[in-house]
Amino acid sequence: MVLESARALLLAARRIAVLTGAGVSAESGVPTFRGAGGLWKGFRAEDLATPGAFARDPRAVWEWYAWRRTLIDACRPNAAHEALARLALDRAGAVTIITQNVDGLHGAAAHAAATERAAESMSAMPLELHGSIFELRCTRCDWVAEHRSSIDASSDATLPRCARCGARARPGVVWFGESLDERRLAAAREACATADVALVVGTSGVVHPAAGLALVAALAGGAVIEVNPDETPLSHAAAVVIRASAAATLPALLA
Ligand code: BV8
Ligand code: ZN
Repeated sequence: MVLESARALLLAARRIAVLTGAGVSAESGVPTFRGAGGLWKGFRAEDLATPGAFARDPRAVWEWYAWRRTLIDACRPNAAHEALARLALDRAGAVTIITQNVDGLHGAAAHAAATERAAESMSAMPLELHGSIFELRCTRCDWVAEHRSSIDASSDATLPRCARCGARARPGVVWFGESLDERRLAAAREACATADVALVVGTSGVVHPAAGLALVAALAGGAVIEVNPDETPLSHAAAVVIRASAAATLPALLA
């Protein structure tokens, strides 16, 4: 049965790359982008998560992010995030968690699992390819700050500003048309190129270059395991496909 064959691959693997998308956070209450409705407050990410939209109407973009931040701040890691964090701590150095998500839930699970073990959380911290929705960045200087409190986007005057130079601040995420942090992407590619198993969880596999990472693993001889209720463009590259949800699958898969 598929769970057993996936478990056997993971147990035999020396190096595991985990690739997650919005689906891993669905059971925490974070909406996916392309799932049912696939909209955030009626907007498509491709329309608002862009430099052009921010240049044209920073208040509207910040209003959308303020709404998403409030929603995500009320969400907690689910059993899938927790199982992945425990795996990464138990097999420190062998597991690299790579995520497209900006919700910070893998990091929260890593801290919780590390506290549980009075261990260091580092080996369970994810590579956040698309940044974090709780980070602010200056549009002019290199100021960056973690910011979790609510954002007042009711007028241009109350929008976030850089604490150092006063210029407009933006969400610390990668927008469509923007390139990813080269170091993070190179680390993710390296983890996939050397992985015996790539565990792909909850991604529709349509946003590049993140979507290409599973194929990097497959082309390098890694076995791809896909955990997703639906078929995706990555399914054909999978050695094992588990058509189920992340929270229902990962605890048993990774125990
Ligand atoms: C770049 C941060 C260029 C912001 C995000 C044509 C072809 C190929 C590429 C392109 C193209 N046209 C344009 C491009 C480039 C573009 C792209 O890929 N566009 C797509 C739409 C075609 N990519 C970019 O622009 C990237 N940058 O290429 O730069 C460049 C190159 C060189 C030099 C300069 C510039 C930047 C992309 C990053 C965009 N930022 N997020 C924010 O969040 O506000 S993207 C955002 O959407 C997410 O981060 C994520 O990456 C993506 C959503 O995808 P998923 O995570 O997969 O989520 P989705 O909802 O789609 O799917 C959920 C899945 O979960 C489903 O399969 C579902 O079945 C499953 N699921 C549901 N419930 C569960 C579940 N699974 C398990 N358990 C469950 N319970
Ligand atoms: Zn600044």
